[in-house]
Amino acid sequence: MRHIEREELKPEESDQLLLLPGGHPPLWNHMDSIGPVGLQQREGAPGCSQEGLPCPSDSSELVLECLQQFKVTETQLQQIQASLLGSMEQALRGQATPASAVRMLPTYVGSTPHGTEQGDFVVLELGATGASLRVLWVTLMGTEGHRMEPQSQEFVIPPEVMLGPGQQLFDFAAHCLSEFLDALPMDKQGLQLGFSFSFPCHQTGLDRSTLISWTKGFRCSGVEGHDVVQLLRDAIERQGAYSIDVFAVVNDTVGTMMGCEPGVGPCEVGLVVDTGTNACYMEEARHVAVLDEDRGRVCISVEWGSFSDDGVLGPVLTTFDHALDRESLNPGAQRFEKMIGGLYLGELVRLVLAHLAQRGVLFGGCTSPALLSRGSILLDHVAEMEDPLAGAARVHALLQDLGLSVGASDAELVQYVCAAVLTRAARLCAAALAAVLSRLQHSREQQMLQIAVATGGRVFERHPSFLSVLQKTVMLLAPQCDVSFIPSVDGGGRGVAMVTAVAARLAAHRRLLEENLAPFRLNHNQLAAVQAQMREAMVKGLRGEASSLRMLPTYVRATPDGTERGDFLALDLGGTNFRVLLVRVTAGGVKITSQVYSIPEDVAQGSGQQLFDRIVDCIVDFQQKQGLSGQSLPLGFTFSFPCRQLGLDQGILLNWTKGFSASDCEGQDVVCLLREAIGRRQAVELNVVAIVNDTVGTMMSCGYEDPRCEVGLIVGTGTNACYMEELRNVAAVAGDSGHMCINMEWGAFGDDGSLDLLRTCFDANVDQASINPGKQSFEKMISGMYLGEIVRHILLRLTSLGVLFRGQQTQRLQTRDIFKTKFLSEIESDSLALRQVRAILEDLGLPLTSDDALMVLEVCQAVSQRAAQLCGAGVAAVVEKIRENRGLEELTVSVGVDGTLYKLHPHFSGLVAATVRELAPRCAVTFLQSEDGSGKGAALVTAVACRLAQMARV
Ligand code: 0WK
Ligand code: BGC
Ligand code: BGC
Repeated sequence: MRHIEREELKPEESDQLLLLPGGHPPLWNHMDSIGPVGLQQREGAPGCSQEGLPCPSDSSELVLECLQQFKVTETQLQQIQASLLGSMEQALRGQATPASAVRMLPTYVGSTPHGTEQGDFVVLELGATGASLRVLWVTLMGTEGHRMEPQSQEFVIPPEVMLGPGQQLFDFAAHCLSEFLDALPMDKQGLQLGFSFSFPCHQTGLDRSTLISWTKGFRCSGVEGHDVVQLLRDAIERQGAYSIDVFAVVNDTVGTMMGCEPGVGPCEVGLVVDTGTNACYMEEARHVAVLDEDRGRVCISVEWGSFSDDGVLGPVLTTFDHALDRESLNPGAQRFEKMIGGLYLGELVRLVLAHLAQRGVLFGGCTSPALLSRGSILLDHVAEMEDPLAGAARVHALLQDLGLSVGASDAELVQYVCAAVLTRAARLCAAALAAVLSRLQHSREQQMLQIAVATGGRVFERHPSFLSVLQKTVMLLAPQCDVSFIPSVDGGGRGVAMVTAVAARLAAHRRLLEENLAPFRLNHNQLAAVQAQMREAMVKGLRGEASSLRMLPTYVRATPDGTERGDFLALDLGGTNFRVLLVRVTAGGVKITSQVYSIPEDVAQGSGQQLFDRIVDCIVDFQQKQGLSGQSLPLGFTFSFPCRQLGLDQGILLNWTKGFSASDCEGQDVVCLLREAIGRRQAVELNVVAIVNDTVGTMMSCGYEDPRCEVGLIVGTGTNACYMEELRNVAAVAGDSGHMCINMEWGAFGDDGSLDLLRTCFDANVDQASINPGKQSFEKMISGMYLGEIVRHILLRLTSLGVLFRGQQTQRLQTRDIFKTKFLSEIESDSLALRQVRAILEDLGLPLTSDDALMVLEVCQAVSQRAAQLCGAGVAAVVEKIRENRGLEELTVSVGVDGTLYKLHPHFSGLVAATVRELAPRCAVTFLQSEDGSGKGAALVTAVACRLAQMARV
C-alpha cells in the first residue's frame, strides 16, 4: 500500500509531474538538451522522409511540440474534474445527460463485504483484460477461515470471436468454463457463478443486466440491448456440460472494490485501469434518483470512459487522439477512455513514433510497415520500454522487431514518448478519481474524507509510475481527501465471488419467499372452481339443503323507487364503527346526520344485555344531541351478522362473527333484544321497523341512486354479499313471483371444507387463533380483520427461515394483531416509496434492510391479491346466477359496495373488478362505492316498509 505524504509535493512541481525512467529531471526542462547528437539520419531509404531532415534545433522543437501536446495543466485537470463531477451529479439526479457524459449506473450492490460470505464460487471474467477471459474457482471461508488462493485459468479470445455474433462469444465463454471445470478435482454440483462483465450495462437486479454498448475492442452483434446474464445462461445450457447457476453479474470495478481485504479497507471506491478504465464507488442511495431508496448506500459504476465534454477535453485531445479515435472500433465514443485505457496507450505511442519518424526526428526519418500498422505497439511493450532499468535495451529490441533502426538517442526519445503518454493518462485518471472523491465528500458532507481506493488492472501492475503520478495528482486536486490505494490481489475475482455469495443468499431467500407465497397466487382454474363451488352452495342454500352458504331471506323485496319520504333513525352495528344516524328522505334527496360511537371489545365480547344497553345509550345520546328526545321515529337497524329473518323486523342471530361474542344473543331475535334494552331505559320510545344486514343496507343505499343496483357487497372488517334472487328459487319463502333480497353470508363459505385446497398453513394459524375457529373460512381469507394477521404469520415464518430481518424474531412481530390490515393498504400504495414502507415497519420495531421491505411488500401484495380475487370469484358467481335466473345473454347490473378494505386498499377494487370480468364475461358489472354507508339503506328499507304498511292501512 503506497501513501505519499503531502509535504513531499510542491505545487509548481505539479505541471512538471512527468516522471522519466532512470530518474531524469522532468521532460519539459529536458527538451532543451535534445542536441543534434540524437538525430542521426539516412538519405533516400524507402519509408524514410524525403523532406530534408530537420536541423537539430528544429527537431527538438518538433519533439517538444509533439510531447507538449500531452502536457495537461493543473488548471485543465481541475476543469476536467469539475466538469466530470457536474456530469456525475446530473446523471445521479436522473436528468437526461448528453451522450458525452458519464453514465452513473446503479449496480445493486448495497454494501461492502462484511467477510461473512462463505462457499465455493465460479467466477467468469469477460472484458477486463481485453482479448482474454478468465475463469476462477474461489472459495470464501467467511470471517473465521483463512484465505484460500483462487484457482484460475486464462483463455485468449480469438479476434473473430470478439467481433463476431454474440452467441459465438458466449458459447466460447461457456466452452472455457467447462474446460476449466473439467480440469478441477472438486465436486461440481450446484455450481454458483458470478459473471464479471466489464462493459457499461443497465442493471435491473443482481442477475439482470442489459449491455448498453461494447467498448474496448469488442463489437459482437446481437448483444447490445440484451440481458447478458440470459445470454450466458443460454450458452451454458447449450454447452450442457455443467448445471451452473449464474447468480450475479458484476462490473470489474465492483469486483475490484469488493475484493478488498476487509482488514485493510473497507474500500469504497474501485478503480480499474486495464484495457479500459472505469471506477465505482459507494453513493448514498437517497442521491440516486432512479432508485426509490432513502437509506443505505449503493455502488455506482461511473463509466467515466464515455466522458467527453468537448469543452474541457477538446483542448487536451491531441491529433494522435483524434487519429486513434477515427481508426477505433467505436469512433466518437469512449474518448476519455482512449486517453487512459491500456488498449490505447500503446497505439498512442505508435502514432507519435510514426509521426516523429515521418518528420525525420526518429529512426533516421524511416518508418516501417510494422510501425505504420495499428496495434503493433501494445501496453506491455510500453511498460517494457518505460522500464527505468532495462527500458532502453527493450526499446532497441522491440523497435528492431518492428523493422526500425533505432539511433542512439532514439531510445531515450521513445521513452520520453512513452512517459508523456502514460503520465497524461495517469493525470487524467487522477482528475476523474478526484471528481469521485469530491462527490463522496459532498454526499457524506465531510470536510476531510478518509477513503480507501481498491485498484486493479494491468496498467497499475505493469506501470509502477502510473500509480505514483496518479496519487500525486489526486493529492493536488483533492487536498481534503486522505486516500489510501489498495492494490486488488486477484483482479477482483474474490470481489465477484463476494457479490455472488450475497446474490446467492438473496436468491435463496427469494426462492423461500416464492415457495411461501405460491399458494396465494391463484390461477384462472382455481378461481373458476371457487366460482362454481359458490354457485353450487348458493343453489343448495336456497333450497335449504346443507350448504356453507345460508342464503338468508331478508324480506326486502324491492329496491327503493324514489317515492320514500320521512325522517328515520338508523343504527349501523357490525363494522369498524357503530353509528347512529338520522336519515331525512325528501323529494330533494336524502339528508343524513350521524354520530360514531365505539363498542369496546369487552362490551362486544361481554353480555348481550350490556351490548344492547350500550346501543340504547348511544341512541339516547344521539337523540339528545339532535333534539329528538321523546320522538319515536321509525328505526332501521343495520345488524351486520348472520340472522335468520322471519320478517322485516325479526332476525334471529345465528352466530356472532368479526370478534363479537356477546353472550345470550345467538339464537335470539336481536330486534327483541333491542326492544328489551329500550324497555329497560325509562322514557325512551323507539319504533324498530326493520333489521337489515349491512350488505342489504348498502345495496338499498346505492339502489336509491342506481335502480340497476341489485347486489350488495361488504369487504371491511368482515365480508358478505346479498342480491335480488327470484322468489321462486327461495324455498324458505312462499311465492313464485317477484324477487327477494338474499343475504348470502358468504363469510362462512368453505366452512364445509370446500376451500381446504386453497387454505394455507397461515390461514390455519389465523383461524386457530380466532375466537371462532373453523368458522367464517372465506371471510378469514378476505376481510380486513384477518389479512394483517395472515401477513404477520407469513413474516414470522420467513423470519424463522432467516429470509427476513436477518432471522431475528422480534417480540413485536409475535404480538397478535400488531400488523394492521391498514398497513397493507399503506404499504401497497403506489405513491409510497420503499422508504415509507420501511418507516411503517420500523414503527413496528422491525430492524429491516431494503430487501426486507421489498419482501414485506410482496407478502402484502400476495395476500391482498388472493383476497380480492376470491371476492371477485364470489361476485362472479352471484351476477352469473342473476343472469341465468333471467335467461339473459348479457346482464347489466350494479353492485353497491362498502367496507374499509375495499375503499382504502389501492388495488383491491380493481382486482375484484378484473376477476369478475374474467369469470363472468357476459355480465357488465358496475361497482358503486356507497357514500353514506348502510345506515341510509336501513332507513330506506324502513321507509319502504312504512309506505307499504301505510298503503296496507289505507
Ligand atoms: C360501512 C357500513 C356498515 C358496514 C361497514 C363495513 O355502513 O354497515 O358494516 O361499512 O365496513 P367496515 O367498517 O367493517 O370496514
Ligand atoms: C467499460 C467499463 C469497465 C472498464 C474497465 C470500460 O470500457 O465500459 O464497464 O469497468 O472498461 O474494464
Ligand atoms: C357477517 C355479515 C356481514 C359481514 C360484513 C360478516 O362477518 O357475518 O353478516 O354482512 O361480516 O360486515
